[in-house]
Amino acid sequence: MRGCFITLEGGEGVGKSTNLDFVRAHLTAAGKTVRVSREPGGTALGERIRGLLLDRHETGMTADTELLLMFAARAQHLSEVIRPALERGEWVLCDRFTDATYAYQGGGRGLPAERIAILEQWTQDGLRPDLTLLLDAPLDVGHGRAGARGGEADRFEREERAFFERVRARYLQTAREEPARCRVIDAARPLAEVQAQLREILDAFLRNR
Ligand code: Z5A
Repeated sequence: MRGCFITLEGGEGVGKSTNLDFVRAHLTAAGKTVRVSREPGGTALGERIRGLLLDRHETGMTADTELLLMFAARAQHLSEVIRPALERGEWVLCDRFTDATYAYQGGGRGLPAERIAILEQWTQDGLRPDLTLLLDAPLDVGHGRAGARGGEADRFEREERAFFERVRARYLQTAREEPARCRVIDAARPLAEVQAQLREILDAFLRNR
């Protein structure tokens, strides 16, 4: 039987990496073999593309180039990792996927959703996540947490506040349009409460599998 494809989404610092391990552990305890990955990246070639995309010295990249690089990395990831794992019956848990493209390149950069949809159809050929966990928090919360972590800002993190407001709005629009797939978690709450929300959603999802 084909495995399930679960994605974690949300803006900067909302807790995707932190909660990835929690979700993996919960699914593993339920008897699933879980393959964890991330985008952009997830393959050797994809990680090199990620390097280009996040490089803060890469100042002249056009929005179209950025979009095409996201899907170039995704095409490789789908072919090398995601599809084979799902076909083996494994569950794939991915830190970001195409909802991020609609949010960042669509909402953030202002590229038309129709253009993204063409690339989505081309590379994914109907393959979409079975469940998306959208961690949502006001900008100040996520950016405050990410800032407290320190380190140098990457090419995205250097964007202005309005960019991230558009990203958040686009994510929430997706959740309104696809409530069965895309579940919103209040990520501004303390970690234990965030994980209680995740547990409830995952348990309901697992009951139907
Ligand atoms: N991107 C794109 O544009 N288009 C696409 O199609 C795709 C991606 C796939 C890289 O992603 C960039 O790629 C991303 C969008 C773009 N750029 N941005 N911005 P990424 O996933 O690597 O980057 P990120 O969003 O910057 O990840 P992040 O900053 O590491 O955020 P996070 O993983 O969501 O947060 P975290 O590291 O788990 O948590 C941050 C801190 O908060 C940490 O110290 C935690 O201990 C703490 N934390 C977490 N949860 C809590 C709670 N509940 N309470 C208190 N403290 C907490």
